[in-house]
Amino acid sequence: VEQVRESGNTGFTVDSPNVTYTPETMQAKYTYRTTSVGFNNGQYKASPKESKYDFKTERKVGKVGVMLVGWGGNNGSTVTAGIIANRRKLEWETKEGPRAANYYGSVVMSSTLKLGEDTTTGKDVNIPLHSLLPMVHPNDLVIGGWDISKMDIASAMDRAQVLEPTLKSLVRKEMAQMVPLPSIYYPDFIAANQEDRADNVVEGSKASDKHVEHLRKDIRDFKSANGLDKVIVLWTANTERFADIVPGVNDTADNLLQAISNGHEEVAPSTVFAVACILENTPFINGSPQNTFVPGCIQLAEKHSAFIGGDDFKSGQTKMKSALVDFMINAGIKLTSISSYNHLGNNDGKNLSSQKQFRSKEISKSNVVDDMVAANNVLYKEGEHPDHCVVIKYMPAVGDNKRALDEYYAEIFLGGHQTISMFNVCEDSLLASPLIIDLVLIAELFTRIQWRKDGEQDWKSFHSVLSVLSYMLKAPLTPPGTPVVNALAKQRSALINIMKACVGLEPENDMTLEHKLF
Ligand code: NAI
Ligand code: DG6
Repeated sequence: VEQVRESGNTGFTVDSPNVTYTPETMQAKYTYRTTSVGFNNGQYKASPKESKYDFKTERKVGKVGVMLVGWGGNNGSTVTAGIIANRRKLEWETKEGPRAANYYGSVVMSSTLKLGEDTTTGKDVNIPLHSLLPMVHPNDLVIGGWDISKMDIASAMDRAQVLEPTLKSLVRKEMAQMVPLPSIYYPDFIAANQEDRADNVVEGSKASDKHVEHLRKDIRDFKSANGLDKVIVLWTANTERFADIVPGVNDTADNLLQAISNGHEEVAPSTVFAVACILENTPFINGSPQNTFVPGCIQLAEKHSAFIGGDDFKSGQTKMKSALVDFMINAGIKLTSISSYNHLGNNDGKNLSSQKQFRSKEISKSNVVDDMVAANNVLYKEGEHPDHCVVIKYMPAVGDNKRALDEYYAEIFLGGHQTISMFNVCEDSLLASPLIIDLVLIAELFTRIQWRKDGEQDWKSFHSVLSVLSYMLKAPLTPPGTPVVNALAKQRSALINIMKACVGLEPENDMTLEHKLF
């Protein structure tokens, strides 16, 4: 771990004239091959197209911090305990026997990709995604953050009711020292039933730049107090209501900054956090569904070349949906309705029992099949769409153990029907925590990657809107005017293949001709 952080050595090198290594960087020449399609005389004409790029990755990872907004929540306390448990290689007793810390559920830490075929045996050589490029190890992350509740993170972990008592007892002492910074609280944006938590609130009026400046200072202080090279900020606080998009208020970067100074009622706390991060050139990721990234906020990020990513962790029901619907439609099965029901009893569920906050979640959970439907013009006519209904109910007794029931109803051969029913039960925060880790690790990596077109002099960063984070998110934010991809397999291959391109390797194509042509 230390070695990767300092030297950027990942355990393999690429032997190619297109790839060069220096102590500081790895640089790759990459040919991106696509197909451009024209339409003439009633026929498509497909032409192979090539674009040549250089990618440069800074090898030194440095010391990285993560600041969670909503640190004292179920996700915040669970991911903190999980990282400490891994860092200390903890083991604990459960009624099912001993358990040890792991990073299951993290695509970066616990999934592999095919590097290539072994020169002697011909068998696939698979490596963890984490080893493809130099990446920060989650055990090395310094964690901090804000919460409107002043409870220390050990007590917050108890309040969350997610982890085994035996594990909690091992991390309690360290976590009791962790206390969230006061945060900004605009009561109108989260459910009224959250008010009794708000005992850790930044003083001062909303109608000034004070809140933005306060948060910027918090980030700078955290960085210097911990000797960090970089901080990533991630919103895992309550789901907010949508902000109205008002011309002259949040439609442009300048208007948004002015609206913040005026304390306009349509500026949400999450947007104030995003703006503070953009002005500090600190990547900001939104793990909740609300429209934090109003047009003015996206424009501000572009103006400052700061990274933003969102929205809403894709943990259970929706992840399954974005895999299953992709499978069904690509299998030529005409999905005609999706009925999705959830009940949960944690504080997230309590907040979502309020209509406006539920509406934010309903929107992000509902748009996740659009691209897959639109791509199949055999099954669906222009504008045709499966029925899709999302219900969420608050049921305190089940706590963090969310229940998600889904029925997928489809039309099959010759007018027949297929019904797939699913029942998914698990601690929501144990699914969300590894996603938080992935989002931070990948966002950090992209702060160290630059590109240029072949023959150009100047290097650039990826676009401010990090759509490469889509795999972890229900409603992926993409650069303005670019398509949203929800299909899970496509999201994963985009991530992996872009990372492979950075070391000059071809995309995974699964053709395996070597096993078919001999
Ligand atoms: P939680 O309710 O346990 O935690 C949220 C925390 O945010 C609370 O401690 C609250 O005091 C704090 N908070 C509220 N407003 C704040 C502000 N302005 N500044 C700082 N802190 C503030 O919720 P949980 O379960 O941790 O989920 C967090 C968010 O992640 C929710 O929006 C949820 O919808 C979203 N999410 C969760 C998923 C999961 O699987 N657990 C999946 C997808 C999204
Ligand atoms: C109700 O579904 C509560 C929500 O916060 C979800 O638990 C969360 O957004 C995860 O959703 P999904 O669809 O990815 O399981």
